[in-house]
Amino acid sequence: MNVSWRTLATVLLEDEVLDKAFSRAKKAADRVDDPDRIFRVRKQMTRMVQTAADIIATEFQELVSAWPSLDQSPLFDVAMIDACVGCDEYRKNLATLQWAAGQVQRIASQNAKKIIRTGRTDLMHEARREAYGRISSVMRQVGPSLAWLSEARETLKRLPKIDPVLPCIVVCGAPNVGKSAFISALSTGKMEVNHYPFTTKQIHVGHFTHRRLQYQMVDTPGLLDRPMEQRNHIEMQAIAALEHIGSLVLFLVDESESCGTPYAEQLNLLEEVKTLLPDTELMMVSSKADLLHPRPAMWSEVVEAETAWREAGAEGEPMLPLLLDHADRVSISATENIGLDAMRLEIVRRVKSARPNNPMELPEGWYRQDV
Ligand SMILES: Nc1nc2c(ncn2[C@@H]2O[C@H](COP(=O)(O)OP(=O)(O)OP(=O)(O)O)[C@@H](O)[C@H]2O)c(=O)[nH]1
Ligand SMILES: [Mg+2]
Repeated sequence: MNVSWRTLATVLLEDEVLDKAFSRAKKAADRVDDPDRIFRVRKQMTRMVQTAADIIATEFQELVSAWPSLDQSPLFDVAMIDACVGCDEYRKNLATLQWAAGQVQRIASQNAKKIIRTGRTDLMHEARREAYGRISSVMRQVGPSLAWLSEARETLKRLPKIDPVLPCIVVCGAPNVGKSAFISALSTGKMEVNHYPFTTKQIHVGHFTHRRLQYQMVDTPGLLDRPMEQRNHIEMQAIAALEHIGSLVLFLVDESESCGTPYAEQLNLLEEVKTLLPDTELMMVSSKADLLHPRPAMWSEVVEAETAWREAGAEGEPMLPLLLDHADRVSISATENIGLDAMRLEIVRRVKSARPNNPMELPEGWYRQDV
């Protein structure tokens, strides 16, 4: 299961939970109707105590079961949770709510017994007041956990949504080399915009589908585009998390240097990325081919092959010629839409060879019944 933080309900804070519980309890008591005064008060007081506890316990139990359990989450999600908010705190605060749910129920049943056993209405009121006091004191203890979870939800909502079962292409390179433009040009449909909570930059997640298998592409602005010594611990953890989802790393270089980073420096970064993600296949891609002087010799050959393939319905997996530049590097132009179809097919081939027995993929001409 993929974490979907956006669908989690808002976390109510201490006072909000108490207000909700006590006002529902009051309404429940107001509905009690009994001509006998003692019976009426007894019913009112037990209803109040039990309703207040039920509202709180349900609130907390629903929250605890809606939030992903770390033991059952994909490694990428766990690593991201750890990087963004900390797994220990995450576990501890959910456990606190679980404890509080049990605690308020216990208080309610103890005090309901007191109410039922007495015939004196003043003692009934007294037992109700005592229950409210004890419940309020439990709530004061969980206040910090609720505040923490509320903030964690806001933080985690900004994370990119990635399905760990599907191939994922991690796109990196120095700032401004054209990562976002590349993902956008390769994507069909709308690109999602998200954030890593610790960078201010927008990250883009794009998708394309090939033979019914969806390929995800993620941007890494501010994550892999700076020298090691400028990164903090949290970013390093986020980078480590990429290792769990990346089927392929594409490293974009901008030889035109219109990005502002000298080419030699971009190559240093490339070496660093290789050491950061040692187990993921890496492919270097030269961006902004339209800015190269002279243009790659194969320019028109690639334009013709890609146009013909698209006009024929973009079927199958032909070996479209990749746009190679003067140094035989695979290149693309996102703005001119050149080399992108060939690139997409190359990605498919590389992902396939990296995960040879992909259960999600069917042979050509086969169709899944359930889609
Ligand atoms: N000529 C040309 N310009 C391009 C191409 N791709 C991107 N650019 C331009 O390069 C600039 C940076 O592109 P982005 O896609 O934002 O680069 P980025 O790597 O995502 O940048 P950050 O997210 O800031 O690291 C923009 O002004 C783009 O228009 C291309 O293929 N050709
Ligand atoms: Mg970008």
